[in-house]
Amino acid sequence: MAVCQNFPTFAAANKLIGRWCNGNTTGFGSVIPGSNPSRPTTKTTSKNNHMMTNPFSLEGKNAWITGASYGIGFNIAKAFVAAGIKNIIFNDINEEALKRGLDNYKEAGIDNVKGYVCDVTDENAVKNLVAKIHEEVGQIDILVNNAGIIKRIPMHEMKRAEFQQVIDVDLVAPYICSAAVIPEMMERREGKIINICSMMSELGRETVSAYAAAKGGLKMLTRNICSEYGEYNIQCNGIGPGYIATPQTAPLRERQADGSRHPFDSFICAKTPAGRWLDPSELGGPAVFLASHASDAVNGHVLYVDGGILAYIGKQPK
Ligand code: NAP
Ligand code: GCO
Repeated sequence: MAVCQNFPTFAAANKLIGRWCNGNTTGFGSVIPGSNPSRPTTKTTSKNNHMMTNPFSLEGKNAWITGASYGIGFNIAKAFVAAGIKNIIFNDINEEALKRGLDNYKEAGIDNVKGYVCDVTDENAVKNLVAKIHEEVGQIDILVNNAGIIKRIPMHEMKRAEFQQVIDVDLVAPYICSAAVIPEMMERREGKIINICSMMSELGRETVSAYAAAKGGLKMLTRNICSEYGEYNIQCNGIGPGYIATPQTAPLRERQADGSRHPFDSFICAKTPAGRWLDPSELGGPAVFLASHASDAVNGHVLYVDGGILAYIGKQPK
């Protein structure tokens, strides 16, 4: 408020800011040339217009979410639909998984969805899939790199091939899928990429060396895509889920033979200020934020959705 009062009118302030940005007086909504003529120009008009309406709306957008038959990816898809998305595109690794996914969407009453079989570690398959999506659905406005695997094996017992497989799915595949959609996003001067990271992007624990190495790498890939393509108005951010109740973590929640809780289940609840596992639907809101114009100024960030685990030293002894 105080700052505004220093300017005679909003229009005058707009002109002044326009001069800072452009070296001319056209103000907001104009094209801002970069200092290097070979660099792209960034339009500000559309973003400001969206702020006038609903900045969280995904109307008119197509989103491709990898490995979204169930679990976190499927729940992100449901949140995108609630935010008005035009089309959801998802892929899974084989026909059986795809069918299960299509049944889940049908049951949820979602019909603006198209599913494909594609292994995200296969570069040619991904290129073919992207071409097919363009042909059958349209442009890809939003990519969510969600497909992921984990292997819980002590590192000294892990085979090199097992380590490599986790790196391939959790780190190399997000590179393959991002590289496949970035050219069209550069051309349109607009795009959103969301990488599903993990708390293991920050922390280690016994038996998950490959997963932590991959997810730590994914955090840095996120920052690098931001650094390299931010000037094309592409935002690449991560979501770092905490402990989420999905099939991936089911073995950590299994009841013991005597009916008691799995020790890891109790451990996680004690480590989480929220005192519970999170539900995959709780990733929906953060994903909509990072997919929408509401986050146009957020880039290279990992948003941890962990019920507070990373902020917490743990319960103090009584
Ligand atoms: P999930 O239930 O195991 O789902 C992962 C999906 O990815 C599955 O549909 C899986 O297919 C698919 N997939 C695996 N490899 C693939 C490949 N090569 N090509 C295509 N699809 C493939 O996992 P989630 O718990 O929903 O996790 C989703 C993402 O969040 C993962 O990246 C995971 O690491 C991350 N994450 C999960 C948690 C958690 O607590 N659950 C926490 C932090 C981060 P099939 O299983 O059908 O073969
Ligand atoms: C594990 C879990 C984790 C979570 C998640 C944490 O074995 O510790 O599977 O790795 O899935 O990624 O954020």
